[in-house]
Amino acid sequence: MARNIERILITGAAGGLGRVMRQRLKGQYRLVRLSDIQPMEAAQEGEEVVQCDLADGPAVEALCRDIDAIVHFGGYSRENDWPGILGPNIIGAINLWEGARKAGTDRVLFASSNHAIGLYRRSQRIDHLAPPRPDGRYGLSKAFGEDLACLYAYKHGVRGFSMRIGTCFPEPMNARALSSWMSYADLERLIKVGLHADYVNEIVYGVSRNTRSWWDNSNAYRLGYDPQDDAEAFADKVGHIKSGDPLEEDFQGGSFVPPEFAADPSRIP
Ligand code: NAI
Ligand code: 15L
Repeated sequence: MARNIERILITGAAGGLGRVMRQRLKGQYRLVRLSDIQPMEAAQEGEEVVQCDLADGPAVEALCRDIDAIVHFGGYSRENDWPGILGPNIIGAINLWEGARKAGTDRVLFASSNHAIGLYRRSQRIDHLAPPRPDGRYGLSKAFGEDLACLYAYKHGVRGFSMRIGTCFPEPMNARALSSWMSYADLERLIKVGLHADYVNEIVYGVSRNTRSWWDNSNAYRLGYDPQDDAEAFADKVGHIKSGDPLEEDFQGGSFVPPEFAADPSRIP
């Protein structure tokens, strides 16, 4: 039986998706607590603003207190060196789930990424059961987050909802995004499913209903996700925009794949 979700924490609230979802969820819940390491706009009615570093364990424990559900956007959102990934995405994620466990939080919605599976080919159609195949340290940190969600769901009773988000920006910006794009409206739809559906631990794709999608998102549909947008509407505008790099164009992770790539790509199944 799903708990009534009234008090929500959004991490990464100063970031692109955090700011969009702050506006969209405004007034829909009794409390929306907003947190980021960067300054945020002042709290309005029904909001609390808490500036803190996810790598600060005691601060994150306090952040999670009295919270029913967490939308975890906070972290470094691109490729980085190991120290740059370790604090925000590894230590930060551990702190977040520990805080959720200690607070008795019902669920954590995790902004995972397509870069957790970036080394699948674009010719492959994969679903939520595809094991991670990260295209870098950032993608690996997202795979780790998915595993944290699993541990805390099955062992500690904190429901986990890992969204392997594709490309969530106002519009698709190139041919790749005709497959990977997620509109902000569809992100809100998926978050509502994550906040209210009855599940224990799930992986879903954060993607619109794109004609060219690489991902079988039937698991999200089963839980109630009903995306309304299709990147195909932008095909004439951006369909010709390609990088010219064979690795980038071959693999789902796109531009995250070529840097430091030293293997024989023909050996990747
Ligand atoms: P963003 O980079 O705009 O926002 C991330 C936020 O996390 C920033 O405001 C940053 O200050 C905050 N942050 C970083 N380190 C922190 C720390 N140590 N403590 C507290 N806060 C910290 O990224 P965006 O685009 O808003 O994405 C949100 C989440 O969704 C990220 O986790 C990203 O990895 C994930 N995602 C986003 C996609 C997209 O297309 N926008 C695609 C796939 C995943
Ligand atoms: C991500 O994970 C990044 O956070 C975002 O900035 C985009 O690069 C996105 O993936 C993508 O692959 O388009």
